[in-house]
Amino acid sequence: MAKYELFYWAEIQGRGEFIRLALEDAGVDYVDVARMPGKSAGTPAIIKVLDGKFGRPLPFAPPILKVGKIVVAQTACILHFLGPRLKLVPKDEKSRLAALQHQLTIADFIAEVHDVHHPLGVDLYYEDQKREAKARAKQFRANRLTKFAHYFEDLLEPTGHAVGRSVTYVDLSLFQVVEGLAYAFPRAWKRMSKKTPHLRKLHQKIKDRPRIAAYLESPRRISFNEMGIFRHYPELDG
Ligand SMILES: N[C@@H](CCC(=O)N[C@@H](CS)C(=O)NCC(=O)O)C(=O)O
Repeated sequence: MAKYELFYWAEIQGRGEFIRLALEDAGVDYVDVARMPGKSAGTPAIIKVLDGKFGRPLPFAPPILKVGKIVVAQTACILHFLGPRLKLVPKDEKSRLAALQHQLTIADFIAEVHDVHHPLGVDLYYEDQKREAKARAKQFRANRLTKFAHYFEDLLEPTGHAVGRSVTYVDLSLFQVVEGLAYAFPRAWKRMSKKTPHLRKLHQKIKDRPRIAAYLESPRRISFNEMGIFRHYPELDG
């Protein structure tokens, strides 16, 4: 059994991708449980964890990571746990706290990205809320995308990294944010990215990291699609 077991929906990048990127970049032995063949894999494997297979604390939703007897949920919390183990965060407390703070801000942003195509409710189809999504998208493009993108640009240190002098899980997550925005809102992002040169540079730097480059080329990297968080609906891109 692999040391790191990730429980996340098999068909999408979603929030699981922030964890996959950290595990891939570190080159550790991990298994994406729901994507494995066999009876003990797939969605039932996730449902069992949500139903308490590993006891308490009970996770509310994937991603969920199991490492030995430790089972942890919440993307930012998982990365806070993984950071020191994978050497993806500096050792000092101030830096670890800064990384967690940034990751939680990314989580806020991800929730807003999701709500662009699901402004009325997660349990409804996009097709049931298209009119509202269009209005929400207009707001998002004009205000929130701009505000968050400028913030992400500004948080980068003179080193070019979000925290400290080298790559952290926050840098990997910012890479994923840029990837997602470029996919979901190509027009809006093309305009916006001109104003965020440091973010663009960081994105390229992460993309060129050998393990990340290999991962992106591999079948392990699920393509963006209209089931995940970053969805491309041209009508929402202005
Ligand atoms: N705050 C949590 C959110 C987790 C979450 O919403 N997971 C989604 C998939 S990306 C899910 O399966 N949600 C099920 C639900 O909300 O009922 C995190 O950052 O991990």
